[in-house]
Amino acid sequence: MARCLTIAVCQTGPIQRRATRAETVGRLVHLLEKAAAAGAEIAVFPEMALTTFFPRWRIDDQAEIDAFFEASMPGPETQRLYNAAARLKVGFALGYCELTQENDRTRHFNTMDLVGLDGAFIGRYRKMHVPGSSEPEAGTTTHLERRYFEPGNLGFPVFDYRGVRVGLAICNDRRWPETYRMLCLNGAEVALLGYNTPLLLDEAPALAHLRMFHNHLPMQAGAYQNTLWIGAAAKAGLEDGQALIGGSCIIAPTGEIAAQAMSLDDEVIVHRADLDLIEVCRKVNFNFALYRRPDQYGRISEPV
Ligand code: CDT
Repeated sequence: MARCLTIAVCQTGPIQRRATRAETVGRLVHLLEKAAAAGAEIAVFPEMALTTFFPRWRIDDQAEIDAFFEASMPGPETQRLYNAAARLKVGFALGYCELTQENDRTRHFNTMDLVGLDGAFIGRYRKMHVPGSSEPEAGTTTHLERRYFEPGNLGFPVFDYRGVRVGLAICNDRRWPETYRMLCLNGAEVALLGYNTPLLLDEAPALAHLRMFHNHLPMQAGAYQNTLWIGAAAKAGLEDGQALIGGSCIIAPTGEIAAQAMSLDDEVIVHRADLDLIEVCRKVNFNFALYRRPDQYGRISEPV
């Protein structure tokens, strides 16, 4: 019998700044219920799935900034989602802003947690590739992730999810080949990721027509070259005046898009991922042990 994992990608429409956490968590619970009804065993929500994508603004007041962050996970407002996972027996990956104290230091990370089908915490990933700048820059779309978040410090961990090896990634990570290669080398079979991607960038109007192509291109290549199933969830639509792309999808290790969202709103897509396909793809081209030559690739001669 084939080894399978039924993956749900829970795209959300915009989450406006005025929305309360309770309202937003209610939407996520509803999406998880839809995923469960469609037979999903695991679901992925977007990056920053509990709030608006606030790095589009320059904010100076630390209390105002910290209001976008979670100091505990689950917290009083998010517990409901964890309870829903246990009730529905569908685990999930959830992107959110993490506020934590480490060695008496307050730290801010762009984080995704993996939660099991019993509603218990499995593991955590902190976004490695933090894009944008820390101050608004003339001529560019304001994207101040580097003002608000430190780069992740947990590497690319891979977790056991009811016998399936699952890794996590967040938004800009998906554009970097290292993300998929590290997940693959760490044994991942499935990568779950969430994103918030502006439709228009002031600095690159010539690339505007390629936004969706450049969304799918690295994920399809990453899935193919690293024999991964990928579930990718967008936060989409017009959020606090900024248009975010959709295009949430489930990608096979063949590089094919197996399912894709059709809206810019709350939407669930589901695919029964055949994990045996990974081995087929490895046999055809990507038998790392046999063909990969890390000892022969040479040194990087100039720092880049
Ligand atoms: N959230 C996130 O990482 N978004 C980036 C856009 C960066 S534009 C400066 C992305 O790669 O989609």
